[in-house]
Amino acid sequence: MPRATFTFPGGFLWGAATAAHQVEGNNQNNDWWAWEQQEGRIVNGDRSERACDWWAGRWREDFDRAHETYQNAHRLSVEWSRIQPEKDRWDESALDRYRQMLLGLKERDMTAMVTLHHFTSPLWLTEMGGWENEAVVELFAAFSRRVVEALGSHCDYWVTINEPNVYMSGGYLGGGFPPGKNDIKTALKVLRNMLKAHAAAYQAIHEAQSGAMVGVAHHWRGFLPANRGPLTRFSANLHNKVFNEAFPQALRTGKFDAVMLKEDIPQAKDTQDFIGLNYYTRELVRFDLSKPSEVFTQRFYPKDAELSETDFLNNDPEGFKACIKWGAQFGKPIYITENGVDDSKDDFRRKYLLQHLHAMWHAVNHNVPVKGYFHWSLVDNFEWERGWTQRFGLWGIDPATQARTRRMSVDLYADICRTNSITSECVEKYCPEVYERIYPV
Ligand code: IFM
Repeated sequence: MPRATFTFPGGFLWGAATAAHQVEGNNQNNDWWAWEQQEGRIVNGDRSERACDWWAGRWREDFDRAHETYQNAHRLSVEWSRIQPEKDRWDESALDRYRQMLLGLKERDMTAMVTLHHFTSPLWLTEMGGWENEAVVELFAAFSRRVVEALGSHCDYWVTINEPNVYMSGGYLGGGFPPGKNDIKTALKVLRNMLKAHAAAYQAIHEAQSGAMVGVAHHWRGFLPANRGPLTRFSANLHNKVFNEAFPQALRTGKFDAVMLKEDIPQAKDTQDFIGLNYYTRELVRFDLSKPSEVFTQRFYPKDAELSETDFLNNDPEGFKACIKWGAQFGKPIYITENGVDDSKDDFRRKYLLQHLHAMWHAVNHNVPVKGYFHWSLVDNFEWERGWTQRFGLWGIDPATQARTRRMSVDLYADICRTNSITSECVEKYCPEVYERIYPV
């Protein structure tokens, strides 16, 4: 049996990622909370409610869990509606609570990465039209400045916006997010406003903290044409251009090109210090006349796909390699800001995790500057329109009792974080079924 150790570079960041609304609980002043109260919006009528109870202080025990299992970093987000509960009011006590969390990471020798916008917006903002209203650009920049002035001494890594493309398709292309619209024109306007807001926040953050490292958590998803037909290839290209390329290319060139909306946005040029990549899976696409609201496209997984518990994701580590290779074109350090899988039984996650980390090692050893990896997620949490039906945590949670259950993936990940490598012993112990895939004879 071949044996080998795949070692990562010194100083590599190993952690998990979370988002405020998904873990804090009782975020009553934002659009998602209001959305959850409406019938039919969330699977099973689930609600975030107490979530993982972090706002009441349980972040401490979860940070202990991460630290004790050798994670040396954590990505979390701050909740805009707590920090700025009204347009003209800042809440210092909320900022102080986040300061405590960041100090909590510091005390545990963990590097912090903070996201400023992760899907939720304050109600006062949505009442003004939310991200459809260009006024959001300056409002978001002011919010970012305020947060960085308050917390910058405890954090160097800032993600302005999480997954602008997912926010756009979730909220404005019928994806089950508030405000529940399905209108491509508005969708692209929102994406463009997010780009402008990122650019303004980038400047504001650097003015408040000159050494800050600022990026976006970009969700990259492979769209592979299911056949060679020109219409299918057109569909795949269109998806790729709008979903994968439009936003990040504009951050390099200052030219926004989302096919149906193009605009020069020179202030966005060169506004990323690192590339944040959220990768989960790739899909096949084919042209389909019966789907006008989905730009005449059907998206599906291949017949031989290894699907996750809720058929949500395909285990496709080759797609992860493609994603990282794509990220390398920008010539900046790369952080994997999210990667993970839904699996309450933890019999799928271990192979998904191992194969994806092995794919990442492959990229690193082809000199792609990947500097860190944040697993989604530390603990099960409220999965948006899918409620509590999907379990992405290394630790399981019963939201009713708040009891945590340690899944076997914790030990697998801990071994990798501790040794900064993937060893044959680790693969043999935690996931022998993929041994031959990782160590082919
Ligand atoms: O839970 C989400 C997260 O908020 C954004 N990226 C994908 C995750 C899994 O669905």
